[in-house]
Amino acid sequence: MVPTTCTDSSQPAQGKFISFEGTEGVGKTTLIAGVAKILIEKGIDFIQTREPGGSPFAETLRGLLLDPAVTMTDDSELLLMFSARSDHVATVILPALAQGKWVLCDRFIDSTLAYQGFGRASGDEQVLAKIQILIDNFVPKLPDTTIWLDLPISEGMQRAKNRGTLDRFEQEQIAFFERVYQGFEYCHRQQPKRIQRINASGDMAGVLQKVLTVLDI
Ligand code: T5A
Repeated sequence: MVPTTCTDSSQPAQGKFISFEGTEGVGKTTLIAGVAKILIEKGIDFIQTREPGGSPFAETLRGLLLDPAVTMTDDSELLLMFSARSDHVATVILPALAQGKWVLCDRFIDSTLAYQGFGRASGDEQVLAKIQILIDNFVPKLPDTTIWLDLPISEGMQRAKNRGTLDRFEQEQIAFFERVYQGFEYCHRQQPKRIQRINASGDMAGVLQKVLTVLDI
């Protein structure tokens, strides 16, 4: 997916970078569509994008990263995530923010800490330090706000399964996703101001309302 754009003449002076995070099937994509609808109603310019992916090059890497038929080492996976991210940030996110647009991004750095740092490496301090070095050197802009959709793993997996084919990550065992969940808890503890924890159980309208309140729109 290359980002979709909504343009309007009444641009805000400063773009806002908002990322949406969580374990599998928590409703990020559905929720982002809801936020996008409100931004259109309010005449706020934005782009909607995702990781891994969001630029033509990064989308190619996404194909590899999610392909259940592809095997790779944990380090290769980590570096591919950052290769994709570097291109996405430079060619899509930063230009949009510079034009005063909001950026709604489905997953960003916290997914790397949660999936590669905890899912793959159980929170190993050396791996977390490696990821932090990559963030410090290759991510010039962190999200202004991160929405962490907090949902029991079993509920999210059930939602994801109902959609059909499972990608390379979705085929992992439940213990992997329990570690990923601990990873998001870790990220939240580290940056409680940036990362807003939202209870994602319940109907979509209720979850959307909570997010709109946090984003003040
Ligand atoms: N990854 C990513 C890493 O390992 N490291 C990284 O650095 C990055 C960036 C791809 C994978 O890449 C990994 C993590 C991922 O495994 P992805 O495409 O975002 O990332 O994959 P998923 O998280 O699997 O995305 P999903 O599309 O499965 O989940 P969403 O977007 O959270 O959920 P959504 O909106 O598609 O909803 C899932 C289903 O639930 C329903 C929807 O209609 C849909 O059918 N639903 C609800 N049902 C009931 N109540 C609600 N409130 C609902 N909200 C949605």
